[in-house]
Amino acid sequence: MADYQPADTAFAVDRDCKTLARHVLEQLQSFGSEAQDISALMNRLALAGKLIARHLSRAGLVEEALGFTGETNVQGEAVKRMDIYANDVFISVFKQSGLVCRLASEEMDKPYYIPENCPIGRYTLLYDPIDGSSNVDIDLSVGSIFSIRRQQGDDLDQDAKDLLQDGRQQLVAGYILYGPSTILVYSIGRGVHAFTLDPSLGEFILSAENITVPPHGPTYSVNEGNFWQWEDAIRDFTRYVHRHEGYSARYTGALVADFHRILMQGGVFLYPGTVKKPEGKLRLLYETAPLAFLIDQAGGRASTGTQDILDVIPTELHQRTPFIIGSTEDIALVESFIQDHSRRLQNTMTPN
Ligand code: P6P
Repeated sequence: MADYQPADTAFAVDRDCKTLARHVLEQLQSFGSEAQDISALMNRLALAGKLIARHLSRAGLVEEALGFTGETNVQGEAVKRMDIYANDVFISVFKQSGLVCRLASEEMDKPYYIPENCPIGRYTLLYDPIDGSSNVDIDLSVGSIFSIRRQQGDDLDQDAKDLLQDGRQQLVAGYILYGPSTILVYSIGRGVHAFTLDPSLGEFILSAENITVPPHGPTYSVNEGNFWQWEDAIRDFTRYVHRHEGYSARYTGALVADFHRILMQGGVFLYPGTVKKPEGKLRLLYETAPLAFLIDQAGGRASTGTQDILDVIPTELHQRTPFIIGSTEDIALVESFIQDHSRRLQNTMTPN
C-alpha cells in the first residue's frame, strides 16, 4: 500500500493545528511538569483574551463595557468599566487553575491571593488587564499585558516582596492586542511569536514566528503634548526628528498598539520622565518589564534612558519607570542626546 499522501490542504490544516499550547511544548522541547505548567498558563491567558475580545466586540451593546465606574484606582486614574471587567476575567480564569498563587494587577493596590479553598500554584501573574482603556469608548485598539514569574519563598506575610526583582526573572511575557484582529504575542525566552485568534475555531493560531525588530524604523511614537514637561535631552531628540527626513509620528494612546507597530516595523516608542514626574507614567512590573523582555528577545532594546529596563529592580509593586523601547539604532540615538546633556551638566558642575 502506497504511503499516505496528505491532500494539498494539509498545510492549512496543519497550520490550524499550531495552537498556543502545542507551540509552547515545541518551544520547550519538553513534556516535563514546568513545560506542562507553562503550556497550561498560556492556555489560560488565551481564554482570558477570548473573553475580553468578545466583550469588547459588543462594548456598544452590553452593560459594563463603556464609560467609567466613578472610582479611582491605585494609580490615581479614573477606572473604566472595561478595566474592572477585564481584571475580573483574569481572576476568574486563573482562580481555579491550580497554576498561580497570586495575581498582581494595575487595578489592584495589593496582589489578589488565591483563596484557601482553591488549588494553589507556584506562579504569579502580573498584568495590566486593559491597557489604553481610554480608547474603548471610541472603538480604538487596546491591549492586555502579562508577565509570569515563579514564586520564590513562601510569602507567608503576603507582602509579595519576592516580586521585587529584575525583569530577567520573568518566565513568560507578552500581550494581547485587541485590534481589527485579536493577536496574542508571547515569549518564554526562546524568541517572540504571534498568534491570531480565529473566532470560527475559538483558537489562537500561529501567525508569526521568531519575530525580529528591524535595527531602525521610521516611526517615533510619543505624546508630544508633553513636550513642555520634558527634560532638554528629549526635547532635542524631538527637534532632531522634526528636522530630518525619514521619520513619521504615530501615537494611539494605547501602549500595546504602539509597541506592536514598533515590534513589527521598527522605530522607537517613548514615555519619558518629566520634570514633575521623573519616573514617568508606565509601570515596571506589568508594563515596561514584559515589553522589555519581548523586545530583547526580538533583537531590540528597552531603556529608562540611562539603564536597561530589564536590570531595574523595583522597590514597590507599582513602581514606574521612564520608557524608551524599540530598534537598537533608534534607542542609541535617543540615548546619545541624554548622554550629551549629562556630559554638559557635569562640565558646568566641574570647577575649571
Ligand atoms: P498619555 C494608557 O493610559 C497608558 O497607560 C498607555 O497605554 C499609553 O501608552 C499611555 O498611558 C498614554 O498616556 O499621557 O499619552 O495619554
